[in-house]
Amino acid sequence: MKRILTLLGLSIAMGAAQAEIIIKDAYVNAPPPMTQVTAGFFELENHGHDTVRLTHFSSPVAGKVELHATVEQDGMSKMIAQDGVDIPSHGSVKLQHGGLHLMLMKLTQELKPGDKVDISLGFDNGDELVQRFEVRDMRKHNMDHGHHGGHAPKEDTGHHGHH
Ligand SMILES: [Cu+2]
Repeated sequence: MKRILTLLGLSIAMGAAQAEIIIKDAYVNAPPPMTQVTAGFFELENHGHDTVRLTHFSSPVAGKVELHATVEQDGMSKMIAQDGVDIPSHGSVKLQHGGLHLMLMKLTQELKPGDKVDISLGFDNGDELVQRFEVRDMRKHNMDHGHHGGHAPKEDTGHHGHH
């Protein structure tokens, strides 16, 4: 919440600049040990009157950042690089597990849960936002909130009902 207020304050401070894109719930998966790839997620809201396209992504902690879509093909889940994504006027786009995500590749440093990483997001209207992402241990998160999203692995948690 504090971050959103800061962002709003910034857009007011910039006066006429149309910072009408708001980013919410930005986080990066904590990568498993010895891996140099992980995924980032967030929600984009466009409060402007025009469709805006997210076209550029980069981060000081990754040699390369791509936008990926996850698609089902022949029963297999594949990731396909996208050159951007449109955020409709007065609409929103959510990057989430099993769908669109940012792929951080060639990580230049270890990312641990609780760390903060900056990812810069560029739009086709010339706006650029540097957004702070929190590194989260999603395995732990999924255990805490296994009902979110409905596609978490259904593990036997001992709910056998009453005998
Ligand atoms: Cu990916």
